[in-house]
Amino acid sequence: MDFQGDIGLIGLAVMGENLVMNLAGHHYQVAVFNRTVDKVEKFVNGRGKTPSIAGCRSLPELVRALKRPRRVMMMVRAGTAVDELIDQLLPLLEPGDVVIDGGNSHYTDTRRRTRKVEAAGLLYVGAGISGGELGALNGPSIMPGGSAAAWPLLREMFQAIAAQLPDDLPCCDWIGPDGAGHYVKMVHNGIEYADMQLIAETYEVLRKMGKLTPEAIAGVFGEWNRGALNSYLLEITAEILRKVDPVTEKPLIDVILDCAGQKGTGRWTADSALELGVPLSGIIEAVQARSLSDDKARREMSARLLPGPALRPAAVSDQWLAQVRSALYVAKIAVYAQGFQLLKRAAKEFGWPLDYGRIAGLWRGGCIIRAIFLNEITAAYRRNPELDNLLLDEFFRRAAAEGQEAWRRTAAAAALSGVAAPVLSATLNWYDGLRTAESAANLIQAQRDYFGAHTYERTDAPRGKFFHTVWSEAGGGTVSGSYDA
Ligand code: NBP
Repeated sequence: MDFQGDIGLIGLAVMGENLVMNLAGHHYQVAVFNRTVDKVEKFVNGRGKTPSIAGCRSLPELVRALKRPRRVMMMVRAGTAVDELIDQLLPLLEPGDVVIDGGNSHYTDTRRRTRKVEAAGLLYVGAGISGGELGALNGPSIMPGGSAAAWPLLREMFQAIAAQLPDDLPCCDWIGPDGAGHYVKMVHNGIEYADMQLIAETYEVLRKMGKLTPEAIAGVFGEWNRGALNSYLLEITAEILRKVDPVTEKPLIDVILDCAGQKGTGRWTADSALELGVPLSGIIEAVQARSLSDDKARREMSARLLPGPALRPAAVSDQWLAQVRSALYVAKIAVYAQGFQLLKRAAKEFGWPLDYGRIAGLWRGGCIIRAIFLNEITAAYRRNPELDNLLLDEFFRRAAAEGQEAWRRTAAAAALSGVAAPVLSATLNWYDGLRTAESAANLIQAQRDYFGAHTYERTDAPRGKFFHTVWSEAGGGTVSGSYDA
């Protein structure tokens, strides 16, 4: 074969096919392979029928169809498929070639694979790609990380096919070493969970307490979408709420079962936060809300058995709608503040030099959480790259000052009406915990010292000096060294 492919792509499912079309549309020569070879034939004789795309029937054929240094991208199901492919590719490639995983791999797998592929003298890139099918075709947000030497070999191509912003900055940039790209993509997905859940909670407040119809809420969201809350998710939500079911002629939303699915990246984000000790209540509650939603039978039984308050309808007015809007906005800021705090902690843990302002910039286009508000995050980190917490930036501090009363009123009204709003209220609790200089954690320390002699620090002694009290006659004088609670 005399085809001189710029890149080889393995995996012709929804993401792979669309990325190939995007690459070919940008005049790159793409060699393609799929484990089920019939799909290669079907693709290159159908949608992919262009001289820029060459179908290959085996991995050796794919590798032979590429220019050196070879760039081979896997767009296959995350997990063992990626390991199997790496094992098959390594003997076929040469030092200096690049293996790219564009799937949703767990960052720990990407860290391990980077070490393995680099040890064989090749380069490895774990690239988080967001935007689904349409993003892959028209311009996704791409978050590559791994072997830094691979970036000059990929930069032009990846930035060409990524979403482009009006200020000319592509939604693709180098994130950092080993698993950094996949980690950032994972946190993006976690934020997506919380963003969606917050919109759903706001919808429920408007629907149940305001007694608004889906059509009316679509109008409200459409209006909000013209301001600071402008985002892809709010835009599509307004569209969803207007859709009518052709069978029942009811709003389609009313015939969709309320059991939310999940593929795991939200939970991965939550797991990482728990492991690193970073408060991430917004995302964690969003993941748990999906789990609770999926337990429909238990909810139906509990709805009959467990008492709750009578619903207190809201007097719908511009003022009330503005209050709910502000609550959504500030809670959303809290979700992002927690997400970026997690990125910061992970960067420290794994030694990744992350550029938080640029990361927010990569999410402004092509991906599911794209929103105008991300410009403010970029600006905040440009003002202070060392910013400890987004909420401490002057813009977000002002937003919190303006919106916190509305946030409290909305979360409290939902609680008094028995309307679950877990992300709205969990983020508010986190916000209040964050601004509590003297908390009741001294009591936790006293309890720990009482039952386990875990010792405590004193307010009138230097940090790091530990004390133990013999709390009762029954207790001994031993200080715990190993028992943890
Ligand atoms: P899927 O995640 O559904 O994977 C299907 C592809 O993986 C097919 O090409 C399949 O080949 C291939 N494959 C499997 Br399964 N096991 C394999 C193996 N052992 N060796 C070689 N190939 C194997 O495809 P997708 O939805 O296009 O997603 C691709 C990646 O992108 C995933 O990691 C996904 O999480 C990520 N992602 C998806 C989206 C989205 O919206 N779908 C968005 C962002 C990221 P076959 O045809 O022979 O079965």
